[in-house]
Amino acid sequence: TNRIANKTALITGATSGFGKATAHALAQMNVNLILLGRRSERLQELQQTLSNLHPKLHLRTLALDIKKYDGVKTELEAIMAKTPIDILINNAGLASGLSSIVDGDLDDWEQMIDTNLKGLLYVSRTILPQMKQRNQGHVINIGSMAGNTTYPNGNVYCATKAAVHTLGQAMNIDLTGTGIRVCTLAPGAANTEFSEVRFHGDKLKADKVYQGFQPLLAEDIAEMIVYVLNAPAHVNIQKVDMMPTAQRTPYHLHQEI
Ligand code: NDP
Ligand code: 8X3
Repeated sequence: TNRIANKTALITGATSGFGKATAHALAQMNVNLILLGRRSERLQELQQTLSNLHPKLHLRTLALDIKKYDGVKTELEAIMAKTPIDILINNAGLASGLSSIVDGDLDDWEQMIDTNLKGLLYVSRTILPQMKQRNQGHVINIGSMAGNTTYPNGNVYCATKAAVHTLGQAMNIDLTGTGIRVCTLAPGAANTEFSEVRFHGDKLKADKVYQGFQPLLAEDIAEMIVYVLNAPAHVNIQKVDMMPTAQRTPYHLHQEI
């Protein structure tokens, strides 16, 4: 059964990794898409690819930095005035650096807090009132294993993801009595551009993170997102912990090198 056909979804961070894979998976389910990210060329490429594959879908791109509330509010409200948003995938985020809290880089910290935490709040604050007014909607927040368990040098990244988990609970609580469902999806190690971004473009270092085991793929996360969204209206899957089979916690990774 496809319960999400013809709905409209906003995906933040659609230019890469989980967001891009989710765009493909939702398009396959006939969901109209608003693709948000900072890199407009990539957005255009994705829109082109998807429109070739699914010519009937309504696809829009939004080249935006979610750290900037004014742009988020103005641009999204303009879209929502014409097309209500049924599904929000709060996916945009990053780790920047991996160093001790003793000598962490303040710019890295601010980048993570402003994106993963404040950016997610800005987007949610803009979208949720209309969902509440319509008494329907589905929000998926991308948390992380890092939000469940803090690992060495993960400090601020882990804190932002723990905060995402808390905000997921808060959304569910504050939306009691409405038809809006909220899921926090917390994946373990997944091979995307995540580590390349974390290590500021050092691809060799990034590749090592995924050596000797089968990490999650972006498509695995996309498949789970479709499953969660497609559940019947009375089913609210609130939390999903999703790990590679080789990894049970950040400290229990079977890596054959
Ligand atoms: P990628 O680096 O491949 O994708 C991150 C996406 O976020 C990009 O599309 C990027 O787009 C977007 N983004 C980053 N900052 C902003 C911003 N300020 N405004 C708008 N968009 C932004 O990594 P993943 O796909 O792995 O990451 C997606 C989410 O999953 C993140 O929240 C991450 O923390 C989380 N996660 C990742 C795991 C992993 O192991 N890969 C595991 C658990 C959670 P652009 O640069 O074009 O703006
Ligand atoms: C991203 C995965 O392993 O850095 O959340 O926690 S990890």
